Amino acid sequence: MSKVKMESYPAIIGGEKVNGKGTFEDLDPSTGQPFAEVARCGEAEINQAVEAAREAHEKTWRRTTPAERARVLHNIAELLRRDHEELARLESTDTGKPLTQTRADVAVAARYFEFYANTIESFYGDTIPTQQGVFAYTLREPFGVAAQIIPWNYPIQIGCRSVVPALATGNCCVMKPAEEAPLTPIKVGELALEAGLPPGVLNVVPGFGEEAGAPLSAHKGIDHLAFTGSLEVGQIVSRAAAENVIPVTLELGGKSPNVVFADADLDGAIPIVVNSIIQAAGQTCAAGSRLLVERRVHDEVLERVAERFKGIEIGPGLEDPDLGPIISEEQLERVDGYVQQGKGEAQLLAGGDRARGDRLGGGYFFEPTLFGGVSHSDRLAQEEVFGPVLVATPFDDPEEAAWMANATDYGLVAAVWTRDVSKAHHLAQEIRAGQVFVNTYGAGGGVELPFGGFKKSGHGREKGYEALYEYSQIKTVAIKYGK
Ligand code: TXE
Repeated sequence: MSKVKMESYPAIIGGEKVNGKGTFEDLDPSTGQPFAEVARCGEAEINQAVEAAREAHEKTWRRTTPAERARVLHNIAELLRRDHEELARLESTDTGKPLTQTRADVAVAARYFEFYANTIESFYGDTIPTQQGVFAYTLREPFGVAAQIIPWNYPIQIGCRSVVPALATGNCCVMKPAEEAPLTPIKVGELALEAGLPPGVLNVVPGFGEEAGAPLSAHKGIDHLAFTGSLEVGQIVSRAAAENVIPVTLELGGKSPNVVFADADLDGAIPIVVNSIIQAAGQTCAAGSRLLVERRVHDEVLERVAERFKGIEIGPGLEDPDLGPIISEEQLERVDGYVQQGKGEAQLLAGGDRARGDRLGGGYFFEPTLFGGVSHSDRLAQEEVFGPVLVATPFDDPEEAAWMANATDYGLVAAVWTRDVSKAHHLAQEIRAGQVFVNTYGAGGGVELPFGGFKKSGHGREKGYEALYEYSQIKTVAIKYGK
């Protein structure tokens, strides 16, 4: 398989390609080797980018009509589709994710541009009947400069998820991709310029968390912040935003359960349950990392899941296996730490170690791992492992299932598997999560479906029409025309 060449990737500020205060090496997690050089932005570049965004907002973007913005967003979608394969290969090299998955990621990214290009033209305020002689209406206005801090697990998808509704509603953006996988967000910035997005409307500033993310999130010139990443950094950037009294959208991951009842279609459920923890090597905020199974079918389900885990093909992303590597040595060690501790507490039913082999070389691979008999209070059932590690616990009735589904600090996603419509509705009501699926998981990327956390999974909603509210603010105008 051909590899992507070692190339340099600049920052994009005010429509120009800009070098940072130096560069950093971007590693291919399938080999552990550097394959690209990336501009290393610091406070100076962040200041420049925020100024460029402010200027673009005042001079051009806030004065455009929704139709004008929609036209450019559609143009960007077309360029993403034109370069689909190149972007998918770049994403696969940068993140280690199997090509089939990164092809889907690029398609979803293009859908964000199309969806918000389509919806922005029907996003407007209300006229509000009030006193006699007063005409009142609302306007939906952009905040101004919107900053986005993006993680490494879905760079192009999450980058576009955060940036596109912000652009559609008339904000100008400063996006900081993660240091582990910054390349496709930079490409999106380049394609946006090619598609006719005015300079400064979308700035991309790659760099490290403390050097670039911290000054961006604390910048006095930003009016809105969207952060996707760890709970710890989410708390840090929230404090910075509170200092500047700006709104924050936070997406901080989860410990999402698949709840499988004995009356479920197990043949349909099991492959999806497995995929929900194997996709992106389990490094998905919405990963189905807990498996709660009704006791009557518990042993059968675990046996079938373990069987599938043992058949999973592991390899470099570009070879399009079932399971690619973990993003970095640091994350690999973190996953390994959880698993080695888990061996002393629960029953290991599949995997349990780093994956090694000729094809795997110096890459950061981990076996798909299944633990049974995990108590809901164990660390493995409470903390986000962010690897291909599934932990299973039995339950006896719907009440216990709902209680267990809710027994973590997180509340991002849940799925319920049953043929009983009453149980499905009951669980959908009881579970405290931002998205509840019944007899499916994720609904194919679901650009249209509002997404976000209950509890410590975060707050605010992205995706869907809902994100247009998230990235705009309402202004009420009341005009007295009578005496
Ligand atoms: O996240 P960080 P890490 C979870 C997952 C994972 C853990 C650690 O459990 O194992 O977090 O991952 C930027 N000020 N998720 O260390 O550090 C950073 O540069 C401002 C869940 O990679 O939170 C990157 O762009 N920004 C998650 C982004 O924050 C800072 C996806 C995320 O990195 C910063 C990723 C600072 N002080 C991890 N420090 C999800 N919800 O999908 C770092 N950053």
